[in-house]
Amino acid sequence: MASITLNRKRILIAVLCLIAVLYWITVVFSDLRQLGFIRVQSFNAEVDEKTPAFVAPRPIGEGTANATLLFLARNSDLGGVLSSMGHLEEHFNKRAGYPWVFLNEEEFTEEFKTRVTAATAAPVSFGLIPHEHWFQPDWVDEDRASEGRRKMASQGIIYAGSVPYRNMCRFNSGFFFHHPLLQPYRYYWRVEPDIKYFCDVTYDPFDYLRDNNKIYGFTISFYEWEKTIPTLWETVKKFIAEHPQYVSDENAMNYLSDNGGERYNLCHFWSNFEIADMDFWRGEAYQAFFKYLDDTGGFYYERWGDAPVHSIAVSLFAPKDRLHFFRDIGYRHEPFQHCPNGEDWARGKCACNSFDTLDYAPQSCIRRYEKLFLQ
Ligand SMILES: Nc1nc2c(ncn2[C@@H]2O[C@H](COP(=O)(O)OP(=O)(O)OP(=O)(O)O)[C@@H](O)[C@H]2O)c(=O)[nH]1
Ligand SMILES: *[C@@H]1O[C@H](CO)[C@@H](O)[C@H](O)[C@H]1NC(C)=O
Ligand SMILES: [Mg+2]
Repeated sequence: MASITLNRKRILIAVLCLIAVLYWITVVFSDLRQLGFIRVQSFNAEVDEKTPAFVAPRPIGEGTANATLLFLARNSDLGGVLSSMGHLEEHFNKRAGYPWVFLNEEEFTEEFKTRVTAATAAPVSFGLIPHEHWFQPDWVDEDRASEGRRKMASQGIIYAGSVPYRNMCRFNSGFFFHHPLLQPYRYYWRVEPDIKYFCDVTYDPFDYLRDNNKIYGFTISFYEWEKTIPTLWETVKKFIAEHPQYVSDENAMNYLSDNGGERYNLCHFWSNFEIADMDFWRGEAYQAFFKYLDDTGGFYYERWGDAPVHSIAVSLFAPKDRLHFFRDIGYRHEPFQHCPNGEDWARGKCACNSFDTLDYAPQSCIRRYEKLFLQ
């Protein structure tokens, strides 16, 4: 009887010790975050401080930005579209009132239009994508393209065999900003089905970009699957050699490459979230770049994504301080998320766990981005 009591006591002590240790780990870990061993919210402030003529964020509602919320979708995406709209309306747009633009290569159904229009108080427009901006061009060698799809599918790569997916990537790379419905606007915020926003957006991100002369905002950054872009970097290097005038002296090559441009390290900004300036895509450098890439047929022979294409362009053809990490915007697109921490987390009343964020995970490229500004 006595020995059983003793054992119980020992177990109780062991459990209490374990709890104490776990508590200690949590406290030390959060201390490290405060001390900056793990970079927290102060980073943007540090960068902003170094930015001449920095303009602080403006409250929502004063927003005068020339901007729209942009949604490429299929009719079959309706459920995920409404879910995403709910998130962005709730956390931002019910206060900001920016118009929505929906694009599709097929006509949207009446049901789609009715349900989407009812999901916001802001103006909504629905556009049809011109045939030549979407479908595989005739000059693409279909035998070579189908062989490429077959080979990629045998390697188990996602969307390897899909032509529509390639149409989408090419459209998002080179054409969306030419659509008539987007001509009135300079800035866009890209939205996809089934994404989530965790925090209240407490200022106007479009104004922030404009006021501070930024062209591209992101929340998540990681590595591309190399097998989808085997010859992309070679093509980029050829383009740069032929058009050195487009490469900015203050570029972010060190984000893209660990050896000065010799090899692509596969880092890119995840383009399902973008708050960016279409005038950069419409500009001379990017137009020449996209045409050069497109002429190789790589969007179809391989499976070049709009994320690496956009990321490479903004990293090379603009000064690095034109990029912006929206550290304070909590966002999820399966299977990754960015959750703010510290003051950003509190201010935005974020419904996510600060520890559950891709930022400093091994798959993330955020450290390389930060290093651009710490040198
Ligand atoms: N109109 C139209 N939109 C498409 C088509 N394929 C994809 N999209 C849209 O393009 C965007 C990207 O497509 P997704 O299927 O989300 O591609 P992804 O984000 O790489 O992959 P998952 O979200 O993980 O499936 C989304 O907004 C889709 O709704 C298509 O064939 N037609
Ligand atoms: C908005 O931006 C577009 C693209 O730069 C431009 O053509 C248009 O004139 C701008 N509109 C306003 C009201 O500034
Ligand atoms: Mg998606």
